[in-house]
Amino acid sequence: MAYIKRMIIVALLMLTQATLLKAEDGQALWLRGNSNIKVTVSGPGHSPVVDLAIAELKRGWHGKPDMVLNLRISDNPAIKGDGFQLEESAISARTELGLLYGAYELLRSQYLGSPARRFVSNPSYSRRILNHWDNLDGSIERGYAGRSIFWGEKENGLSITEQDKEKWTAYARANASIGINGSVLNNVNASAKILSKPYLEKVRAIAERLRPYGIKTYLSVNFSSPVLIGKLKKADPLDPQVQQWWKDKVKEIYALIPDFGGFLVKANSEGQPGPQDYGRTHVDGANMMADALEPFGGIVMWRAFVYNPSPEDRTKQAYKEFLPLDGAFRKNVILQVKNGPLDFQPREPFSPLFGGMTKTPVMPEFQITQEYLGGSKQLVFLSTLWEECLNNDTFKNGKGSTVAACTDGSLSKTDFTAIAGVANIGNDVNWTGHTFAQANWYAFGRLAWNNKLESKVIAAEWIKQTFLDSKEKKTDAKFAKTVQGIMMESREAAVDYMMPLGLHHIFAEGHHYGPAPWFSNDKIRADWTSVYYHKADEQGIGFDRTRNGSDAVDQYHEPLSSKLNSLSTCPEIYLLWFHHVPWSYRLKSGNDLWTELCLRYDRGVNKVRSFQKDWDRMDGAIDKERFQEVQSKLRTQSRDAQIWKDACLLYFQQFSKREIPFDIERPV
Ligand code: GCW
Repeated sequence: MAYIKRMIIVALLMLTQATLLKAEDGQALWLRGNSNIKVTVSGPGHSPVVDLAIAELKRGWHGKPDMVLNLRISDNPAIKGDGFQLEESAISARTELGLLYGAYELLRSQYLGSPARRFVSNPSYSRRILNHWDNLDGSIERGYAGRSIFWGEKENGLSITEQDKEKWTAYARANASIGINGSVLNNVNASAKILSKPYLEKVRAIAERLRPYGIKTYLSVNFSSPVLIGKLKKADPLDPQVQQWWKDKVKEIYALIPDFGGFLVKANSEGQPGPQDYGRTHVDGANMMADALEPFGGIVMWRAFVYNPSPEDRTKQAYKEFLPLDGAFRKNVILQVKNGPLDFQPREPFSPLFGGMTKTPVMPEFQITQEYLGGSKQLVFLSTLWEECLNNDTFKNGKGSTVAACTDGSLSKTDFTAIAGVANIGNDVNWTGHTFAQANWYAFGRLAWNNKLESKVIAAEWIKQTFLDSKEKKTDAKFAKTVQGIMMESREAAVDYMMPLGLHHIFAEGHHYGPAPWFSNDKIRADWTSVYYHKADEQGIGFDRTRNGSDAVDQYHEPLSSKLNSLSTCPEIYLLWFHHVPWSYRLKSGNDLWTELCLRYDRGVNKVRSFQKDWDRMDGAIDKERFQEVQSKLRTQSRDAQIWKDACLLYFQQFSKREIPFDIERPV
C-alpha cells in the first residue's frame, strides 16, 4: 500500500514537473503564449504588418475558441497615433501598426486572464526608443549580457548570417509586443565609421528585419564625421561645405533606408567632438543636422548630458547650458535628458530641465542597463525608479506638472514626443544576463506606451508571462505574489545598501559596481571622485546645494525649490543630495543622522537576505535552470550588499567618530 502511494506521489511529481516551463523559456522572454485554440481572423487586406498581426493572434490565442475576430482600420477620433480600440470581436486602429499593438494587447490580456472589455489605448509617447550602446567591434559600453547582437568586427566582420537575421526578428518582435518603435543601433560614443558605405549596408539589412514590426532605425553619429570619414578639414556647423556633407550623407542613408528615423548625438560631452570645438553652440550643431534630415522626415535627438571640468557643481551644468537655448532649435530637434541631473544613480531628484524648457521638446532618457545598479549580478526592478521620476511634480505650470506631463505632450500640446531607454540586451541566451533584467526591458516598453501604468501591475504582468502557465494554479498565485513583492522592494533595497538618504556616486571608479567612498585623486577632475559628492567631514556629510551652497535648488520651480532648500522640509530621500547635514541632526525617525545611516545600510542588507529566503521557498515552482540562476545571483547580491554596508560605514565612521549601533550586525 505504502509502495503504491509512493508511486502515485512520484507520478504526480513527474506530471507537475512536465507542466513546468522549460529553461529555453528564458530565451522566449515574455512571449511564450503559443496555444492550440482556434480563431478566425480577418484583416483589412494583406500587408506585412497586418499579416504579422493575424499570425500572432492565431499563434497566441487564449480567448474563446472558434471565434471570428475582425481587424479594421477606423477613423474613430478617440484613437490617436498608433493607438487602438479593443472590443470582444474586433480590434480597430487608425494605422496598421495600431492593429499589431492591439493584437499584442489582446493576447496579453487573454494570457493574464483579465476579462475582455471595450477600451481604447493610445501611446503616451509617439517615439519609444531603445538606445544601444553597442560599439562596432561588438563590445557594449556598460553592457552586462554578452556582446552586441548587431556588430562584431572580429567575429564576423560585416557579414550577416541567417542566425543574425533570426535574432533581429526575434528582437523586433519582443519590442513590438511592448510597443517599442525605434532602435538606435550604435553607441552614443559613436564611431564615425557607422556612416561609411559598408556599415550603412548592414544598417539597411537590420532595418529590413525591424521594419515589419514597426521599428524605425536610428543611428548615433560622431560630430566630426565629415573630417573622420569625409575629406573635410573641419566639422564647423556653419561651414557650407560641412552642411553639404551632412545633406549628402543623409540623402545616401534615405536611399538605403527610406523610413530611417534620424540621429542621436552626444556632442561636447566626455571628450566627444561637437560644435563648441569651433566656437559654435549646441543649437548650431543640432540645427545643421536637423536641416539635413528635415526633407526626409528625420529627427535629431540631441543629448543634454554635458558637463565640464569647472568649479561649478556638475549637477547644475546641463541646465545652465541648455536653458538659454530654449526655443532656438529647429522643429525636428528634441533634447534627450537623463532622468536625473547627475548620471543614472540609484536615486536622484529629477533633472530640472524637464520643468525648465518651455519651447524645445524634451524626452526622458532612462537607463535599462544596470550600470549603477548591480549590472547583471543583482535583481533590481527599475520600473519603480522610472515611475518615481515620471510622477515627480516640476510645478512648471503650477501643481500637477509632472515629468510625465512635461514630456508626453499633455502640457505643451505637441505630438512630437519621445522617450529613450539605454538597452540591456546582448547575445546572452536569455538576452539580458540576469533573468530579472528582462523585466526592466519589459517595464520600459510598457511605461513608454503608458506612462501612468503602475510598477506593481507591470511586475505582475511580467511574472505571469515569463514564468507561469496561462491557467493559474494555487502554487502559481503564491509564486507570483512572492516574486512581485521582491521586485517591488528591490530598488529601495539597493538604494539602502548602496547610497541611502540622498548619497550619490560613491562608486568605485570605472566599473561602477562596488563602493569606493574613499576614492579621491588629485590628478583627475574633482567631479570624477567620490569624495566630491559625499563631502564627509567631522561636522557632517552631504553636498550643500542650498542657497548657501551651490544653489542647485533654484533650478527648480517654487514651491519645490524652497522645499528642497530647507533642511526641515527637504524629503529625506534627497537629504544628502541637497544638504551638508551635521552627524547629530535628528531625522523624522528620532534617530540622529549617523544612527539612521547605519540603520538604512543594515536594512538594505537584510532586505536582500529576505529576498534570498523568499526565493529559496519557491524551489519547484519554476524550471530548475532559471530557479538556480536567480538563487545563485541573489547569493552574490547579498554578499555584495554587505560589502557596500561595511565599506561605507567603516569609511564614514572615521568622520562621524561615533559607534555603530549595537542592535545591527557589526561590519565584518
Ligand atoms: O553613464 C555614463 C557612462 C558612460 C556613458 C555616459 C553617457 C556612453 O559611465 O559610459 O557613455 O554616461 O551617457 O554618455
